Amino acid sequence: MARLVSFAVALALTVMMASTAFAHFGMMIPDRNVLDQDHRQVELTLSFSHPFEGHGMDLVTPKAFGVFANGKTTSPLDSLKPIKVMDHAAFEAVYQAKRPGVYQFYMEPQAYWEPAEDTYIIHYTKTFVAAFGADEGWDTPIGLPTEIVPLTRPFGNYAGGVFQGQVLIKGKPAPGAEIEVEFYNKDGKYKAPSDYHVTQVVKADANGVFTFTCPVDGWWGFAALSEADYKIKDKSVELGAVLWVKMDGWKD
Ligand SMILES: [Cu+2]
Repeated sequence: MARLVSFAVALALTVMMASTAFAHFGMMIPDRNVLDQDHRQVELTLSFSHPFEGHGMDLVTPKAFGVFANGKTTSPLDSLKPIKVMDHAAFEAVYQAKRPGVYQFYMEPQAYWEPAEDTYIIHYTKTFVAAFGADEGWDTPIGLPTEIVPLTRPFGNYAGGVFQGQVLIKGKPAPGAEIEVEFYNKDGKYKAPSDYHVTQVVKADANGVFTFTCPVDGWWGFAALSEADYKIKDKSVELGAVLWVKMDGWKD
């Protein structure tokens, strides 16, 4: 009997782990997404986490970390400093914006082996920081193997508004792409009414375009998932085009 019970418990745990393992997100969260004369630098936190539930995984040094602005890419990889996020290995970087521009930060992590899903995971992760009033260039793809290109300007938005984006795979729209959406539930402020609420799911239309309404202020992560057309050590590879966007609350 005890044997049977422990089997049932083990099974339940496996199912639970499979469902929580489902919503991994590459994370790149700036401490601010608008720079001005009083705030000229941004501090970014890079991690690999379950943003709503607050579970962390270890992020090893990313393969690439860079910023695209004013038609140019720079890769300040050596500026990454190890820190902990959700009790797991993560990185932070400080970047000083020298001139106006829309700064697209991106990270390409090393492939992460996820035994629960029998697959490798690579989340190409992006976020935007607008500096000194510039607001052009946010709709320019930066040429990642897969990425979300915003159709809604990805900064200066209010919570309650929609966010719309287009999923690209190898530079081409991805019809019917599935997008997982999670709120960065920092400090566990919100509780999910059910497990389904942890990760919201939307699909893209025939042009790879998706729309989502972000109900509360804070950081929202969008992860468009696809299977790579290659394998690593005979295992499938899940690619994610991840984009983090901040929705702001109204001020009195
Ligand atoms: Cu995980």
